[in-house]
Amino acid sequence: MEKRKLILNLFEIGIIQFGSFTLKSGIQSPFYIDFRRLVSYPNLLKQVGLELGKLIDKSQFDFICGVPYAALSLSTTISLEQNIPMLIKRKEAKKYGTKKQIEGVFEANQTCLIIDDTITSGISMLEVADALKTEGLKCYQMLSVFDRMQGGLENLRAKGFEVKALFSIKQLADVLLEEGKIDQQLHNKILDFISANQVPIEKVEAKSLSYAEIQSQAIHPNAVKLLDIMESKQTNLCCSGDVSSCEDLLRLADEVGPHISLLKTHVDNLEQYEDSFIETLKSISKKHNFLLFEDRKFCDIGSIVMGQFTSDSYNISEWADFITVHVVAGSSSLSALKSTNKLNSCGLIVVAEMSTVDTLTDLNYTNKAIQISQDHKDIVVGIVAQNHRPKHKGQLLFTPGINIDIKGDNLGQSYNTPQVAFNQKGTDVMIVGRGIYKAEKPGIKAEEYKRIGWKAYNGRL
Ligand code: 5BU
Repeated sequence: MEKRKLILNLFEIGIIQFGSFTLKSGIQSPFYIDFRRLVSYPNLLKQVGLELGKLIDKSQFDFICGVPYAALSLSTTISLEQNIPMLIKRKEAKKYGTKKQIEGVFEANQTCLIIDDTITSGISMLEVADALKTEGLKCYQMLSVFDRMQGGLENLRAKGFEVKALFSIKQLADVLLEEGKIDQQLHNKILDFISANQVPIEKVEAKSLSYAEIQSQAIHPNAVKLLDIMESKQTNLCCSGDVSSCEDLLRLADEVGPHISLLKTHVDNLEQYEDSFIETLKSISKKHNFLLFEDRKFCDIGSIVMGQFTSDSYNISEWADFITVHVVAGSSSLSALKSTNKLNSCGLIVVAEMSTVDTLTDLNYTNKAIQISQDHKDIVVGIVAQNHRPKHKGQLLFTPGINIDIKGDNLGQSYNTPQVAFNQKGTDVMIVGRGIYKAEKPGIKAEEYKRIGWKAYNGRL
């Protein structure tokens, strides 16, 4: 079938629609492409499969794999038509059993071509490529029916993939204009939208995995536990309870408890600290199902941090689910903490980059801290950073310096909104202190942050 005819047929069955559509990112688009409708038109599905098939040389790979779900029918069509074995990428990684992300019969080092219906940023295809790589497969080629011309094709090529698309939004708009299906004004609007909504490679790199994908690769039991809580309570909020008395902290914990997955403390800042306080805090954390994160920022030679972590005065090693640690002393301080044998029940969070305007954590330092975190992936559950994700896919990014009302505190702190943190920087857990505990009603404010944070996380998927 001629390409022009194919475009018209796809338009007739509503795969290409024009109007005003809100995309997952919140952006308004004048057009919408929905290939899921194609399964209701088997003849047309077959035609699209045949046209895609003309763009591939099956001697160059062993398998094809469609990006779930929309491209599964496309890859099946090509697989049956050309007798090419298929692999299936699970959308949600299995929680139990093999934890396998790719289904099918394959061996390490075999190669796979990835197929999608539409390329926007390139992120979905990259995620499938990552999953294939994790299983030992190799991937060099990608194929899509449609290119939205928003930079995805270039992003994928910049990452070294050979990418082809059957047609672009411009080709499609040109055909529909020539055939009188759209007018010149709409044609111009489409092209204007494309040039104003390019997705740069930096954004693709900041894009992070879904919580289920992180969990499938998480190593430390507390990371798994935290992700379970986040999913079940639908909250990526860590409240930083930086109030000054134990009594205030217990009250705050009970108020914000239903809306948080983590409570962060600085116990050495608390007046009237008593051991019984921790017992009460633990019972509140059980009641509301959140974990405890002591932001102690251990930072010294190994023998000293070991003592600080296990000493009787705060007994941090006995109750904290997570602690922060600086790596300015090198990775030896992590090894020392590990030698206390207390890290099975407490995960480390490495401070890789600070939120202050004049922080000394430059790119060189941050990269080294991220590398050390990866090298200790059995004990490091994640990093604290602003603009960088951990290297290991099972580690989390925690980001402080979040506030929906103000930009800074005149004492060096600088703030981002949850939208910027989740969508542009790839944050997994946002840390909010004064934005919540200084509010008139911290419980209500925490609920607001919870709602905004969860929506922002979903927007990045
Ligand atoms: P705020 O009130 O939301 O500004 O509190 C932020 C909290 O996060 C506070 O407890 C800090 O110690 C912590 N923090 C931070 O603000 N910036 C950093 O880079 C790191 C921790 Br690491």
